[in-house]
Amino acid sequence: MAKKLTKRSWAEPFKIKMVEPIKMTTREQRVKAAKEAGYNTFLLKSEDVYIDLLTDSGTNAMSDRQWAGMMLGDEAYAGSRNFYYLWDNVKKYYGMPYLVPTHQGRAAEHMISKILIKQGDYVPGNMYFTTTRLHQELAGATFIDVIIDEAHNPISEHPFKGNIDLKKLDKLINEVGAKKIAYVCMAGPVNMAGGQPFSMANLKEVYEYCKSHKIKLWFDATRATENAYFIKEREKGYADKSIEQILKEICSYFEGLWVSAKKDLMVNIGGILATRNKKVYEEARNMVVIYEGLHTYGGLAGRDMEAMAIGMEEMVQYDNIKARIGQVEYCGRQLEKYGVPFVRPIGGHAIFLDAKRILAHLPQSQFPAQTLAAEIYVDSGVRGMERGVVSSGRDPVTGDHRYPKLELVRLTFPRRVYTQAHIDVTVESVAEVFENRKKIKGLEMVYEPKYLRFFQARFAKI
Ligand code: PLI
Repeated sequence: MAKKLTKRSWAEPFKIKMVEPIKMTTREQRVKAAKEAGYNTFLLKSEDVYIDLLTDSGTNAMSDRQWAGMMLGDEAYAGSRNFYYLWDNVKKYYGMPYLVPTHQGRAAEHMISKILIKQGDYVPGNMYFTTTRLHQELAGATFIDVIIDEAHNPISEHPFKGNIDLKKLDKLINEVGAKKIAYVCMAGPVNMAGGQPFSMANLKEVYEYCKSHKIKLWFDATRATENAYFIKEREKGYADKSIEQILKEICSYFEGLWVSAKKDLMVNIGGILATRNKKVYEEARNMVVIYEGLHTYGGLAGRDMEAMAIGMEEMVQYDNIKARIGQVEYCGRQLEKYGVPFVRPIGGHAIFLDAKRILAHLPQSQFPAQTLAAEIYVDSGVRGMERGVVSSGRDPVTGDHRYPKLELVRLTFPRRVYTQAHIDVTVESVAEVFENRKKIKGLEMVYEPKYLRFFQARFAKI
């Protein structure tokens, strides 16, 4: 008897119009490439990579509309038409009246940290992000992690692990005083926690609490539409709201935000600093001319701003986000079949393999996640990245390694780039490495740069 259909499949809301060949290498070539790269996947040449899951940043496939928009670049030094289109869309989708464009997210982080932070201030946030925290520290602040404990536990199934723990925030404010809080920084979904969202209920509580202490909230909105998607899927009262409506509501609680346009907006370069505070805007508009370029291009070409403006219209389309997060989920469900441990629940932009549990025989001082990322590359040419002790860096006061509870390898999915077959190949490789995990030896660091060491550090096999 024919099998009864119990569930209908979904598929991506687009088809492929242009392709870019990728190259399969031999194991011998990859062993050599990994060694030459100091076992750091950031130092591999892209032509030696088969399936590139290093990041979803700037690696997305633009749509035909975005590419057509690139031809409409108004490359005037001042007052480009594309800037005004982008500005209109920042008002429309993020609800912020003022925009300063930047060449990428960290340029906006740099300026906002310089503007809002005084030496000796504190910035509480829902877990650190590498570039964000560094700019806060360089501006003179101490970052304090006030995310809920569940976020540091890879097996917790909490649906909103990006939530802020109000008790932690309250404790900090009682200790240092509200005047010492430059702002509260919220990202959603939280990258380093495994792409985990915050809930609208939590955001509202944090907002009310901060309001009562005259503290402003700033938003890292880099992947905000994914957070909006999780709110729609998981939070009571939002199922019938559109991504656009949810995004607008999220942003309404913040004084301002920054975006790495290389993610949600599906472009290859670009950033945004947007705010409702006119004074902050005036300062940023003045500062941008020092570091980026005139305030109507901020280090970007007119064509880049056009692609960003169009990307913003596409990022709020429900089917696009569903297909994107659905791909990550598909990967997770396949890995489950092999018993590979990864951060639960499955997050927004990536699968985060739990290197602490996979390579349980390696102490964290031997960089299990760095080791695992290198092993997966050698096995198949699939490139992921370390998100553990190397990414965490050193404590600026003691100079010691910061040993995070989460020691992860991130397999990140660029938007609209890979097919289900690419995911199957990736899963088989991870499963193979997992099967042979006991034979894997750790790494030692032989070169360590001062800032954001994960990008350029080199390692050798122990
Ligand atoms: O890479 P930028 O400078 O455009 O953006 C910095 C940045 C800020 N916030 C968040 C949450 C990020 O994820 C982020 C960059 N992320 C990278 C490069 C990533 O691979 O996740």
